[in-house]
Amino acid sequence: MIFESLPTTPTADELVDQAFSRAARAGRAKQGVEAQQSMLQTASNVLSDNLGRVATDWPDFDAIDPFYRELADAIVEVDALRQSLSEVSWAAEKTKELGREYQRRAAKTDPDTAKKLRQQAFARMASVVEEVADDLDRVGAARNDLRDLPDIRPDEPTVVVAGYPNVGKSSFVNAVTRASNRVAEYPFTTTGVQIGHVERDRIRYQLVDTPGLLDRPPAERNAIERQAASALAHVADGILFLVDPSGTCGYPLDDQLELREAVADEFPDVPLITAWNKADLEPPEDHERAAEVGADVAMSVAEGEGVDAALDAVVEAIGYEPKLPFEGS
Ligand SMILES: Nc1nc2c(ncn2[C@@H]2O[C@H](COP(=O)(O)OP(=O)(O)O)[C@@H](O)[C@H]2O)c(=O)[nH]1
Ligand SMILES: [Mg+2]
Repeated sequence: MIFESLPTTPTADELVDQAFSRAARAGRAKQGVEAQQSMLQTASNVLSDNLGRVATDWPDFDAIDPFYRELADAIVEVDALRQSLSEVSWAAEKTKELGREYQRRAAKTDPDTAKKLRQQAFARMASVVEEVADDLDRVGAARNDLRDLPDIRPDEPTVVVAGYPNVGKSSFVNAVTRASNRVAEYPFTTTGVQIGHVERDRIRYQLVDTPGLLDRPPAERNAIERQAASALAHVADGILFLVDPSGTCGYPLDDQLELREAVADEFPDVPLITAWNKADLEPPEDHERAAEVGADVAMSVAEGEGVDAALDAVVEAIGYEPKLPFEGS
């Protein structure tokens, strides 16, 4: 995941402490004007290198996949973050310039003047770093918030599993995917996005179960959830909508069907397959409103019935055609 490897961001105080203590050490190895110049060079290198790294470590927000761009924007204010990154770049440049300028000025003087110049330069460098202290804090906080985003692969065909809580989404994802599902907490959900992978005809599909997003009416989502849900539009190739007509999930069938409409409206270009779950409790044949549900498949995840067929139905609806390596040549 693109934000996973971002290193920790130093605070302004940490940076200044580190730069000046390294500089003091470098100065002790030399005498007179040379000692002051060495201190200037070390301090300015440490500051400009570290500040520069803070800025260049980040991916270019214009170049990243729109899914991650929008998801990141749901969690941190990307425009403000970019502004802070550019302030930090400015500080990297400025501390480098100050180092060069004062080394040049100190070169033509006596040790006492050189020392005064060095002290003046350190004060100016420290105030440059202080000026971007809030920016460093913002970048550090953004890094902490973004490093745990779900590892959804925008390039893999993706099935988004939707439906009210307790209809069987997690059970379904667990049943059809490998056991090694990663469940983690993300800033936009307290319950954890579940991502599983499954292969069909040698193509790997990604199944995404998104509690807090597509398991309740859009009007009930908060701003972050709304945007995270909308980010999903960039990756969803098919939607498997689970209904539980038995009602043991705790939500009336009408509410479930209404949610299905809302999800279909939100993802107008994405095929949606309805799976009737818990058929062991309430089979479609015996349900007076089966026609209204209009399910494409019926299944019982609990009894392992119809589960593969449900996955096949959505895979077929996606109709993913892999690009062959030599196509067109
Ligand atoms: N009887 C029955 N129970 C099921 C079935 N599928 C799931 N459940 C149960 O429904 C409850 C909610 O399932 P879960 O997968 O956590 O639902 P989610 O909230 O949509 O992820 C759990 O107790 C499951 O064991 C099914 O096909 N039949
Ligand atoms: Mg669940």
